[in-house]
Amino acid sequence: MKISVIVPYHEEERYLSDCLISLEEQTFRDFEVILVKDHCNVTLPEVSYEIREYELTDKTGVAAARNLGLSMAQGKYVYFLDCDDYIERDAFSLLVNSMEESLKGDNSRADIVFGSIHETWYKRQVYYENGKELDAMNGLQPGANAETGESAGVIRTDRNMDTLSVHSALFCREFLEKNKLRFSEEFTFMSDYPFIIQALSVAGKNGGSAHCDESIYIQRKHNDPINLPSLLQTKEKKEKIIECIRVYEACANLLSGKDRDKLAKQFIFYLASVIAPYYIDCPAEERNEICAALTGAAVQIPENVIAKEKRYHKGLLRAAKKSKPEALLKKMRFRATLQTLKRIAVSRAQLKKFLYRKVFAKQKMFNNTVLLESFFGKSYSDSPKYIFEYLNKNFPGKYKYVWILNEKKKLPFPAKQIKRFSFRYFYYLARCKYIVFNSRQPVYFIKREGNVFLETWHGTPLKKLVFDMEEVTTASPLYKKQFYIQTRSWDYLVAPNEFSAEIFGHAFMYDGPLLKTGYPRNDILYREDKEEIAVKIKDKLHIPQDKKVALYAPTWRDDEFYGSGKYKFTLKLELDKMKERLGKEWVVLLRTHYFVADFLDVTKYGDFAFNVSKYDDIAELYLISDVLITDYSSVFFDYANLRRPMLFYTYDLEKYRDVLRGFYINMEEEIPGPLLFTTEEVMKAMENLPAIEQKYQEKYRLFCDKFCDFEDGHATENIVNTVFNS
Ligand code: C2G
Repeated sequence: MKISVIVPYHEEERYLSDCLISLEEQTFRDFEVILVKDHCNVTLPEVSYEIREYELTDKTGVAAARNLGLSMAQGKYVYFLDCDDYIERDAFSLLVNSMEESLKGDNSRADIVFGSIHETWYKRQVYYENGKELDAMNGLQPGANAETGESAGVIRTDRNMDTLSVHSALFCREFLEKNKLRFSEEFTFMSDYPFIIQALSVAGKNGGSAHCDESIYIQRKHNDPINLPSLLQTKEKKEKIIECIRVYEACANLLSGKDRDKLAKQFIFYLASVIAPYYIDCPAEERNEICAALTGAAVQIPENVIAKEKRYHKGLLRAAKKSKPEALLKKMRFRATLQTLKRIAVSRAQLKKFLYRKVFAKQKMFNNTVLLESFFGKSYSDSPKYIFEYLNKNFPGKYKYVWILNEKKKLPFPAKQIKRFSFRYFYYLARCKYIVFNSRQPVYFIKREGNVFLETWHGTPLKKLVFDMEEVTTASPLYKKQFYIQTRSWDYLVAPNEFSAEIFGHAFMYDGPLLKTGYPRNDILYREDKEEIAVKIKDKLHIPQDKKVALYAPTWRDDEFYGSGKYKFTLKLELDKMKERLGKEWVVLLRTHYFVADFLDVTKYGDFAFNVSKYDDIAELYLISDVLITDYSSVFFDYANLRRPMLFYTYDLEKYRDVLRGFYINMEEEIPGPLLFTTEEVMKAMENLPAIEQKYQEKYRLFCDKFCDFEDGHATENIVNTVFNS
């Protein structure tokens, strides 16, 4: 047996299959897997290699699991693979070759060969499809974490104490046994550190270590630190800090020369960048504990390193050495204040946030003022618009209004208009009692006593949302964590139907009051004068009254973006062909999602195609259209209230459903219209709408029973009665 692969396992079933598949696909086959379960069970899939299962009985933790694995290993080499990670197909063959080629003249060979580590936010399928690109956009550089030993020294950088790891390395088992190398079970988060430093300090004296950067270990960052944090994401901040201090103490003595100095520098960096911000805000007893631990560590730092440090760092180390928690606090606070002042002096954005937190949020609340926002200030639309208009009509003069609108609009009732993220935005965000938003508020929003936060949201979910999403391929992989913080501030959440009410509970981890009313934005679809409204809108948009209107309103693609909130969109409808064939009878309205930054120029299609992406309220566009063409956008749940035909242009269905998002419903079975994959099919369907309506009649009825069950044209009234009149 060549390699014993030690896999500690603790309830991470969701990740395990990628790990085991990556082993199944290894080109080098001579290995065994030792799976050590940490007080949990797992059903393993069928694999072609041997998996030996063991259980920790009286101990717990990664260190103990790896030690048990080591005592059971039979291979010539040992490889540590965590169950939430996976490896490239040739990882083992490259490492073994490299190990065997390291044979030296005196017959000694390397005791350890280091591969490299790629960090990723994604599972294997996404990683190989487009994850590397997404990771790069999120600031993860391939191999950035390859913090392993090399001839230039054990520790490569002066920063980040938590990056040194056993991952990616192949160890000679004889070497580990001869030197009695084991993981320190007293450490929970950072047991790799002393192990690898000890191993390197002995290996250096004997056969040494070699490198094979082509062998790649893929380390997954967990996108759900709320429900499934990785060890480094766990919330026990104080425990992590104390452990890091003790790990430093344990390791400092094992190293000498440059390596010892580099480790000391890493520790000082950790003290200033991680410990200090925590120390400033934590309770006094924790401060005493941290300071006591620091005293032991500070005395280990070599004088030659201290001599070269900044004054501030020297001061911290002096206070720590003398075990003076208050002096340490004073220095850290002074430094933090200076840094804040510096930040706000150079950045208006920082100044605004500072004023928001420290000044505006402490001022008296405006008790009769309502702050409203739709789609991040991009439009005067959606449910906040209808709530605003209803309040004005029914309670004239009772409330004042502030609308967040990035472009000035002509509103039907008086309201202050402010730009998102302007000074006035922060001022009103802090001071208005009522907040009516249809999307999320900033993560740093401070919920004040007395605030009433009405979250209307903006669609029935087809695509999986937040905590139901396995992968987060949107611009921010920490979406789940941020979302969790944001939903904690919501006092009311509107549900358009029973289906959504149930999903919002788990997808948002929201257990506050749900307003099961239907959407205010859909009330207009039930108005008796909707035909007259439609005539006026067509006139306003210069659409001939005698032409039939097809509204094409696709959604956005999570993986195609320029940056946060700025998405790309490529038009896949061949408008020239459509114009030629359907132009006499039809016009097409093109409506991209509000996240899409690309503005599609359709002027060459003359009066056949209109880009209505900037038109405020899509509900008004529903009223003028004879057919809706969409894909995975929630628009079809709303449009169904009109009972008009719908076509689904789902040219990338498989990727969208299986890779990017996952759906809550089976599109093939439940949607009340055909799935179409080419422009030709779309055109054919437009020519045969009566037949399609006939075919989908029953499905349409079932669809409305399920998804339009709350809608009756009175959602706004019902919501206002609960939120504003209680
Ligand atoms: N929308 C629009 N034009 C489009 C697409 C969407 O005006 N071309 C508006 C509609 O009001 C729609 C809302 O944006 O209901 C949400 O759009 P989705 O495409 O469903 O996408 P998303 O913003 O991801 O919201 O629970 C619903 C989900 O959150 C989906």
